[in-house]
Amino acid sequence: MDSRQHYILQRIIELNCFKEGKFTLKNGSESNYYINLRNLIREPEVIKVICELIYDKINFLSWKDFVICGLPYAGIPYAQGYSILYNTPSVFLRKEQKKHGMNNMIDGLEGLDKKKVLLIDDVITSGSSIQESLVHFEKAKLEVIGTIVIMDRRIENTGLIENVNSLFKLEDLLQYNSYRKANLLQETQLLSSKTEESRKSYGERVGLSNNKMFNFLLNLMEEKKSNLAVSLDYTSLKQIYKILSVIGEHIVIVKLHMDIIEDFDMDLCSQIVKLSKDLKFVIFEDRKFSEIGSIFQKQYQGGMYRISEWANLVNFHLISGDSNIQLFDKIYNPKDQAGLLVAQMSNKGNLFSKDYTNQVIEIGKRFASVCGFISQEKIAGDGFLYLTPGIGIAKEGDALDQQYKSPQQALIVDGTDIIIVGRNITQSKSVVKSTLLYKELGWSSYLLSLRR
Ligand code: 6AU
Repeated sequence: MDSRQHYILQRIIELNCFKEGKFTLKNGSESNYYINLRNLIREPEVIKVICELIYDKINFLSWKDFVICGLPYAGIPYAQGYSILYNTPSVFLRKEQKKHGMNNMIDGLEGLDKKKVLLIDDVITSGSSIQESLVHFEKAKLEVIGTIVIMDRRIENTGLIENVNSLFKLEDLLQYNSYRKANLLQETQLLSSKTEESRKSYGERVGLSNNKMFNFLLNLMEEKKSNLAVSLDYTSLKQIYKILSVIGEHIVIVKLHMDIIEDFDMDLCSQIVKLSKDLKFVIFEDRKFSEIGSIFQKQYQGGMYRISEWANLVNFHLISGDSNIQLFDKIYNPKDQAGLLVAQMSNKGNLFSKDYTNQVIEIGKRFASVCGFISQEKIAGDGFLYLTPGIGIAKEGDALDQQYKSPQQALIVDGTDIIIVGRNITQSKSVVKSTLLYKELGWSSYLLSLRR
């Protein structure tokens, strides 16, 4: 299931379109579930995503050269949405015959050169609505090539209706619902097993450090209701710009690796800086400086990337000691720049030890330019930010050394502040939907961690 399907099932539940209990269905049978998708049409984004899924289904089925028709009334919004989005002619089936004029049941037929019609409905329970409509298309000499429904909740397929395809089956919804419940249960168990005090909210921590970026990010997270940093590890800066212009409003940080970019261009960099101001996010160059001081300065201010001119955040490995951060403290612009120290890593086999992490924390405390740490847990006080990479719902690692943990684990149990999500967004079917999913998971986990 891709993130768009995940998103629709999530909205079905959140918009109260699915209930559990004892219900009598339209055909008189009893059911433990009630599904009424009418509330979905309140959300244009939901209609759009459903139309996208219908489009994928139609492509998969290789259906072509048809007009589209929504069965009254529930199918109509989707058929019209589809017609507009994919430039497909539509006809309109009435629920009751017109009492005047041509007594038509179907509008839009005059002069129509198409012979085939595709029907759209929201839910199929027995198939009676589809069956009742067939006679009207027959009269209009339109061949029904098939029907696409959002939800197929038939107990059994009687075979009465041909070519019904669905975006979801009842089992998909039930499975998603139990996954969601299990997740909530897991969160609650994690919370109750935690003995520490509840965390301070982001807002309550403003002012605990004099570092301006620290305070800016805390306020920004509260304002955007997002604690999501996206790691856009693409090799094209043009692509990064394009994606940021769509997801920028939902994130607080974009993390880049400029040295993997193949189309680097300083002008484009300036455009990304402008975008970051317009959409309010911070640019983090994940350069992990670790050289002797004089090389660090050249890497930061010079070379082809001139990182100091566009990056708000940069990070450091302290394997060579504190010389880089000492220098950074003198040359950074405190108004909108700060440093992060890598105190722990997410990957298998890294050489970080408790002792090393503690030394990194102590160095962090000595420099005003340090606003936080890259870490897997909250390793010091509330006056620092903790940014955690290696985040994924599936929790399986990649084919190499990366290891993932869930947003809930990072934010609720390990007490960190910002989740850094890379390929689980960039390599998903829909970057936008996955961004929204991780934004929601990150924020709801944070709220849950406050409630203890
Ligand atoms: O979500 P991923 O696995 O696609 O990407 C994770 C990103 C990559 C890594 O360079 C970076 O996070 N990272 C870091 C950072 C941010 O410094 C530290 C670490 O321990 N693990 C890690 O993956 O761009």
